[in-house]
Amino acid sequence: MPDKPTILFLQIIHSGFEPFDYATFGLKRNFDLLPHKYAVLTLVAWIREHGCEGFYTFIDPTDPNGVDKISASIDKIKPDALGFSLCSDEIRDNYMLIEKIKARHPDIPIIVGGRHVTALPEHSLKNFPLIDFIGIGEGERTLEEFLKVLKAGGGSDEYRKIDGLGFRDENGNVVITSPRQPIEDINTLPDPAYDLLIDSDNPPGERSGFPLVCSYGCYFHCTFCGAEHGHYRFINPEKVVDRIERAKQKYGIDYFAMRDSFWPPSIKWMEEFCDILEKRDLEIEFQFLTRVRTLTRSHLLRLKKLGVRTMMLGVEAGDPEILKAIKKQITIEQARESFDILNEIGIYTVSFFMVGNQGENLETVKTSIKVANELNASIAYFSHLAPFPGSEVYDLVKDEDKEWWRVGAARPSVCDLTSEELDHLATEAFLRYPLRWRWFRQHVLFGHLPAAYRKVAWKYYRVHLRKYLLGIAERVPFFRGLIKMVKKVAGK
Ligand code: B12
Ligand code: SF4
Repeated sequence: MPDKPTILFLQIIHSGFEPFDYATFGLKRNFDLLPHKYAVLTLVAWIREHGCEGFYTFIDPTDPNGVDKISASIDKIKPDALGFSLCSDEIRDNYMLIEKIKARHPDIPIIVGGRHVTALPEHSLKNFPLIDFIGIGEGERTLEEFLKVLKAGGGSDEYRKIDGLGFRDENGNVVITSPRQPIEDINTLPDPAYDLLIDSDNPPGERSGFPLVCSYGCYFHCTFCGAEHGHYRFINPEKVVDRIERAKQKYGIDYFAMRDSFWPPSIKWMEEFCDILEKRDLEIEFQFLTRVRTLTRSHLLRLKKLGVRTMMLGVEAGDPEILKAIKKQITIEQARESFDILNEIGIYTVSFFMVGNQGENLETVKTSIKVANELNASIAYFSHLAPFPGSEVYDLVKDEDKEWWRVGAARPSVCDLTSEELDHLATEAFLRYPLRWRWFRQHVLFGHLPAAYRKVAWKYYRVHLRKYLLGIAERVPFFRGLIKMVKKVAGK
């Protein structure tokens, strides 16, 4: 057993990314770090600074030796606890993994945190008996206190004193402790533990995007979102640039993916950030998720000069009434203005659209597709609305469908279109999006994107064209048979 209270975080990472996945997020190289959780990096950094130790192992679910790999890590590290950070749609797969691990290591307690268990604490402990503890809300101090109590011998009375914790007592009753108060000054958070993602077998590759978070919370209330609303705080711009500089010096990281609810925290914040970045001349590139109407032309020109190559913007719907219903607090005119400027400046953009919002019908979906085409982002990502626990829209899901994420069922519809219709519409819209002359001219042939990003766009185009044509061919029985045969021969 190690001296310090120690946790080993585990995660399932699907390695089978297709080219359009990384093209979607605007990287020239496979976005191999995309699925790793920022939460793990920040939690481990925090506990290390407070007398504990943390490690991280991930496996590909298709790897037949995956569980052996985890077991070997457990035998080597001898952690006091195993940790998971999970969204709702990850619970099912990860719980299957937990069953396998518990069969081999029954005495190591398992703690799960993240937005899912925060939204459904009692449900999680009642329905997933192999999960011993849950961390509700912000986890830094909860995890630290939990590990220290565990190492000291545990006991329900001691666990009851830890805010933001859920567990079953000696009689099997679920106990949820008082809410964990958020960390007021998040400038006190240490640098993320990037070393968990980098070792000699896995050095930072050219164009690996490393996650970085500059703020906690969110002050918007989009109805489809299960994020923590309220308690918005940010790290001072100088501290963020310090972190970037240290990450570059220590690990050679030069591409950052901002994982804030939205970036930048404010215009004043961004101007200070740009001033400091400019002075230090760090030569980094970065990408971020933002809201339309936030940044003006001159802001964007400056950001491009400082290394911004990709921006992702959630538009979600093309119909003004739907935008109101989902409380997006943007207008189509603002979206148009933002994308016109971005296309003119030559920043690779992703526009996010959802189909199946409350009030949606075939006409409103068609309007979204039309608006997406007009905005003409480098990528338009259409997804079928997933009503996850913790979001306002989850209340609209019928009781009998509420556990869709648990049983592996299709995403339930909260509008007049059926789930199958929505899946079909989203897939078709996503595939067909780049197959237009206006898009091709803007993002591949001419336009203002840097050459490397035109290449990304070209790859994205080819993948979509191939998939689209295959889809059409598969509708004809003769070609369907032929494709099946070719796939069989190719072992796919
Ligand atoms: C950046 C982001 C992404 C990125 C990166 C995802 C990643 N792998 O990290 C991208 C764009 C790829 C993405 C994809 C998806 N995302 Co996302 N994403 C976010 C976002 C904006 C920020 C997440 C983040 O890193 N925050 C910063 C960290 C520090 O906060 P945190 O994760 O909440 O962690 C804190 C606590 O929760 C807690 N904690 C977390 N884990 C643990 C573990 C333990 C043991 C303990 C004690 C505590 C603890 O402590 C942490 C520090 O205080 C949030 C919205 C938001 N503002 O929270 C949505 C969010 C997390 N995403 C969500 C969803 C649904 C998805 C997708 C499923 C979308 C989809 N349909 O495909 C995929 C799933 C991808 C995956 N497998 O991870 C939902 C989750 C809702 C839910 N009920 O689970 C959120 C809340 C947004 C929403 N639409 O509702 N996402
Ligand atoms: S979708 Fe983004 S802006 Fe809207 S509430 Fe969620 S995190 Fe905030």
